[in-house]
Amino acid sequence: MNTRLTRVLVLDDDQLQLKIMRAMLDRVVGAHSTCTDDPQDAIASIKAGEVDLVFLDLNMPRMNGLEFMKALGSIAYRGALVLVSAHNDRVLESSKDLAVSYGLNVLEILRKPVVLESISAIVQKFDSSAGPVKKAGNVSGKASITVEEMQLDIAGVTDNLTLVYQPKYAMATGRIAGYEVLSRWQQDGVLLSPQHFIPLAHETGLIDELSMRIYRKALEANRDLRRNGFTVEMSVNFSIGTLSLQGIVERLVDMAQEYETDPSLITLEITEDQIYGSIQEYLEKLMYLIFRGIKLSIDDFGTGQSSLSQLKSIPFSELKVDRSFVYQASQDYRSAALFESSVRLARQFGMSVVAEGGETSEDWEFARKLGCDYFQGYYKSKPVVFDAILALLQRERADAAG
Ligand code: G
Ligand code: MN
Repeated sequence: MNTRLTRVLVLDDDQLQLKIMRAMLDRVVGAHSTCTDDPQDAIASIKAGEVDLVFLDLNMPRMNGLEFMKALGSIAYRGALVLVSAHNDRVLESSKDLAVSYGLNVLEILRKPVVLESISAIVQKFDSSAGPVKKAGNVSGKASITVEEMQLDIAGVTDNLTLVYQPKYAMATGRIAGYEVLSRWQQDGVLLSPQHFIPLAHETGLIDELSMRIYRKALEANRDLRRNGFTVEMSVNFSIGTLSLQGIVERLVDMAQEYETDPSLITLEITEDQIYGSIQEYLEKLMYLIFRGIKLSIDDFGTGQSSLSQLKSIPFSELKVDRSFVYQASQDYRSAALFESSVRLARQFGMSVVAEGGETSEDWEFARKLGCDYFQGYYKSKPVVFDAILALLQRERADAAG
């Protein structure tokens, strides 16, 4: 029985289909449904906050369902969405991906013909979920950092750039094997993530200086951990363009020495989509780095344009499988397939593999079965401040001892 009085809206341009849906919904949610063939009407009801659950037919001869989906995204519809279509599963799944990219919460995809049982199951699923799910994946708020603020920080006048650390766990032992350094910007007591300032740094040519500042702070923290008794490997994200700076390899190595950090503790994570154009231009610098003992990791693997050719050219020692393939891989055969072949590729190149962005025990188990070496994701730990990663390391040591 529907006790929460879920308010359902159905958009379909087929009158017979609307009639059938109305009849089924009458049985499931009583009179709380709106069945319409008018997208304007539908948007108006949703904007008025009168809808919790939308059934959208994507196969409407006289109307563009995808367009409507986009409109839902642009009015930031926070309720749930069910996509209905006669298309095959792959088309439906891709439509779902599109909806998610608009920030929509897709509760279910439904193949036609629709039957009473599935409608009832969906409404029940909606009722037992914790209400409308939050908007996914978007940059929150209107935070803005100016070029001046960034320059002041780089000049050392302010100190808003701060680091957090996300542990990377060895899958064989479950213990911390290292961590990734992630940058944040402190503004009015909140920590803003890189998408709020890294793109601006790229646009304004400040990225090199910003990267060097991040690198320095990372070395400082690594030294402080060592002073607390923990010699730990760290990974730092690095923009490949910065490698064209004069004398960059020497600077990186010298700075490591300044902080008494053995270069073998350092991995630079290079996002593959930054390596467009001539790889050869950077290859020389990358090789120098490797010969000086710094390791290279290919980050967000699978999302860039030319991942495979980069693998061929650059001797990365580690591959990080992008979280879009790791997260819920066991429930999506497409993610699973790409995840599995990434692991196999890494093996053939003699690289170690990090599964990034796993959030559940299923994600951990799936990564383990595929033979990943490391796991870095919310399931084990979010990125944390210095004191917290120190505490994690201390707890681990205490547990091992006693
Ligand atoms: O591009 P790169 O892989 O360096 O980005 C790491 C980002 O991924 C960080 O901002 C970090 O906060 C985020 N992240 C790490 N683990 C998880 C996870 O399990 N889930 C989600 N949604 N984000 C994660
Ligand atoms: Mn990274």
